[in-house]
Amino acid sequence: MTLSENRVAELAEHLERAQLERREVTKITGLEPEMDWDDAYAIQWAIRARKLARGERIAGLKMGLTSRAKMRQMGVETPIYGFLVDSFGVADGGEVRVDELIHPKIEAEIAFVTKAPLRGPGCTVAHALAAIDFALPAIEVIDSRYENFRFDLKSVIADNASSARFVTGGRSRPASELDLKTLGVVVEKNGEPVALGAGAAVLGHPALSLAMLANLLGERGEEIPAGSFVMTGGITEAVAVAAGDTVTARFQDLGQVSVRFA
Ligand code: OOG
Ligand code: MG
Repeated sequence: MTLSENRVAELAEHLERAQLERREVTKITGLEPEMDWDDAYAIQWAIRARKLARGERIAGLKMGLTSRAKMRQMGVETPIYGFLVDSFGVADGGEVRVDELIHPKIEAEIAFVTKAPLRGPGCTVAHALAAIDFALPAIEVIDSRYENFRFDLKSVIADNASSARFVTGGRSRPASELDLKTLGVVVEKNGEPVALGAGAAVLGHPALSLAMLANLLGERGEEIPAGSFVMTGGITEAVAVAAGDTVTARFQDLGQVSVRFA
């Protein structure tokens, strides 16, 4: 850590306000060039504490930058995590108002719900698979608070990994019934296929993303509690959306999820 507790709290307030007031801000590494990874996650955890203090509830956890397509698109190479609160949730087929967001993009993701706690270090794909209750399909709406959706890793970690909205639906299935590597997805915007991929795009196996989350949380003495909803990261590059767009993600064996933008 290089930042004081006070500075972490200030930067958390700065970034959370940008989210709540849909305002673009400059990368915080511009303000704090010496900040390190622990500072970045400390700011994210401080944003989480602010939301919980206001009565929000944790709805889930997410991994980000877990696929080559996403890493290439954003110019960064390391997976990160973030949190989801209940106010980010949107019903399947529901509407997202773009005037509540800055520059939204959508991602198709495989999500899991766990039935046992997962704690790193040392968590593997096998441990993750043993802890999965079921898989289900999801769309994440990300919305970086940074100008032009451009950032470095520390800035995006502090900004809760661009989390903004999420949608789940489709059909839930036990992981044992699925081939999570070959499980395909087609993303359609206004009826046109705009991106496609398969589960193996996510770190070779989406359950590895869950294991990696447990290991990252383990570094802070935290765990993934039983019953957690976890999104494993965009399979394809993220797709920009505007008012009037409808997005549908069609998943092999898991049905479809859709969301409208108004
Ligand atoms: C960071 C969040 C990435 C994913 O699924 O890869 C993410 C960003 O690209 O803004 O949620
Ligand atoms: Mg995502």
